[in-house]
Amino acid sequence: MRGLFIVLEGCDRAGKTTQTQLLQKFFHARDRKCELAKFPDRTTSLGITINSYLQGSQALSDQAIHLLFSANRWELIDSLESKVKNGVNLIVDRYAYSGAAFTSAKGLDIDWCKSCDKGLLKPDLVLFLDTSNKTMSKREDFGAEVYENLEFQSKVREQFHLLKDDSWKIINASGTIEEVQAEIQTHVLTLLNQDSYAPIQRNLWCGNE
Ligand code: 2DT
Ligand code: MG
Repeated sequence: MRGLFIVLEGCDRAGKTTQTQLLQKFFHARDRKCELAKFPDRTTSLGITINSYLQGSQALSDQAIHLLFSANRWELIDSLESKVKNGVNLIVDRYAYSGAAFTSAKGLDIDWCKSCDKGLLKPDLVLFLDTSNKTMSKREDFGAEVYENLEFQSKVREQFHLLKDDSWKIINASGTIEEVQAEIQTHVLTLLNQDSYAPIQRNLWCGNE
């Protein structure tokens, strides 16, 4: 049986990293193979350029950085796909939804933003960690990267909501770490309890067009 491909999305400071780690423990406790990945993957040569942009040390046009984020997914997708096909449950921290939400929040056309990721693997489940603007302002320990400010993040949040499709579950991320994880696990268990899964497909954005 193949693995599941699960994506966690949300604004900065929503708790994605903590929740992906807890979810991996949940799989391991059930003797299931489970690996974590994250986008951007800053370790590749494209990722190093993306990192310089995010840290403010390299200027790039909005279009160019958008395409680099997308290319960073395309360069890794074959290896992620073969893991899933070989029975590894994969939990990914951010994906193409962040790509389209962040760039369209700058004012670029959302369909243009989505187009370069068309044909990537479609996740089985997208867990959107939703933080209200009020909670976000309490978590204002933003760092120094380019997108880390409250005004931009609330625009990003609006854009994320335009990207919802049949694979999405909206998680209220304002609760405690344990409450959020419990809600996540409920959705994951529903999938885990299925006897078989439909083949994973390279049809990202199907169900949202
Ligand atoms: P992290 O803080 O999670 O490393 O993300 N971003 C991310 C985009 O603008 N486009 C994308 O395609 C992706 C995956 C979100 C760093 C920042 O990069 C943004 C926050
Ligand atoms: Mg960050």
